[in-house]
Amino acid sequence: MLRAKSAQLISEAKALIPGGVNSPARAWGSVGGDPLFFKRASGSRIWDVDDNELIDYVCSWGPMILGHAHPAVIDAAIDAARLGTSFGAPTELEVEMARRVVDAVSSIEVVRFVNSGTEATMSALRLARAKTGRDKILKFNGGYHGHEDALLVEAGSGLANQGIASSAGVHPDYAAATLVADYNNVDSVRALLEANKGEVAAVIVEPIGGNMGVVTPVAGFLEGLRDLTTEHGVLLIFDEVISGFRVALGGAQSAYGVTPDITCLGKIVGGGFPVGAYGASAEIMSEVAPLGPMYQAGTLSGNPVAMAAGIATIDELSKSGVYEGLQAKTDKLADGVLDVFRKSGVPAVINRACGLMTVFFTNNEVTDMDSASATDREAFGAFFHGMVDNGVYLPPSQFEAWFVSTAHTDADIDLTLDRVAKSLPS
Ligand code: HOZ
Repeated sequence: MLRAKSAQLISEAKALIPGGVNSPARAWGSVGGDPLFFKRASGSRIWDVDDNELIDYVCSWGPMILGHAHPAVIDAAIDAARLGTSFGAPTELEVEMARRVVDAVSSIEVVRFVNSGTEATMSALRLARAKTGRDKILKFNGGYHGHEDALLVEAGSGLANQGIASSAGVHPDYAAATLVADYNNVDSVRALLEANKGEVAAVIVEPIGGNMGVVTPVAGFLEGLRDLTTEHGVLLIFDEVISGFRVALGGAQSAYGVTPDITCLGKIVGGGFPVGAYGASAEIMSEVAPLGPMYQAGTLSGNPVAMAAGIATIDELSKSGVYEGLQAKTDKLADGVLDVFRKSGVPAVINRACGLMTVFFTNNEVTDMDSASATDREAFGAFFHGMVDNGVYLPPSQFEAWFVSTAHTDADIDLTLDRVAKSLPS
């Protein structure tokens, strides 16, 4: 596989951009080597600057659920851009988009659009503190919610890849106000809420873990969080930046039937453009300025091009059979990969949800950050490089999700399985 142009670009980028990347998860630090640079993508395929064509299971880390450059989304964005790309004033598109989110997500009566998932979780925490008058928050080991200061403690995703427990530069008071429980362990939450009675504003959780690899909630976990937070007067925040509009139109909260107080969205909601959102009941959202005293703002928030792309994406996802089709593709891929490994005697487990999966090289169940960390990460690195060399692009880390899109065809998945057989870790 020729990589001359990527190699040239990363050496130039490293002098200009920290590590040559604008988000650490894109570096290949935990698997070794330098990242590919890409120039074009369409449907399930992505082309690097050396003209290598790869089947893409990163899909921009989630937003491209319809595949790359979906015609309806691109047309909507171009049409909107021709009318002007930003006004810094309200538009009809924001109302249309808000209506779609409110109709789809049961916990949201009122929604505020921001520019990223990080802004959504940051604002949700501020809202929870404003509403409850309390300071502490509780998150989970291996949970990643963007780079808001209070949440960069025992975080997954890029921090886990780099072995950084908590980011440097976070004010110690923020870190001290963050409690960390174990995912899928209601007792660890109960103990922390008891020990910090009356002080915790919010529990923030990915209802389907997506940043320690995919880790699904065990039966009773989300229900237990709902009961405990209600009992302690704590707000329950679902970070659905990954699971929102992916596992169902209504997100994981509709799939699991557990309703949070505040929901954070990102990725798919912008149709490939920078959009995040947080929403809740009208009563909770009345804290937000200009209605209430919790301030949050943004020049490009509700940007018309991004809103148009988001609307087109949600409209495509609202068509009948979309999620059944995506689940079937995910199952075909996950079952097929497991089959190849079993026949070859490679120990592996696969965690999955609709449009999401992660392969872990282990014989044990992966239910939290500790069990994800105990898997064979060297084997993952070897498998990752084998797959890229064979034309399949995977997340360059054990602690990330593979994203399946509606554009992946049965033929793509068959080809992927063929490539898996050629990429087995020794
Ligand atoms: N938030 C993504 C990982 N879970 C990384 C985004 C990026 O690096 O582009």
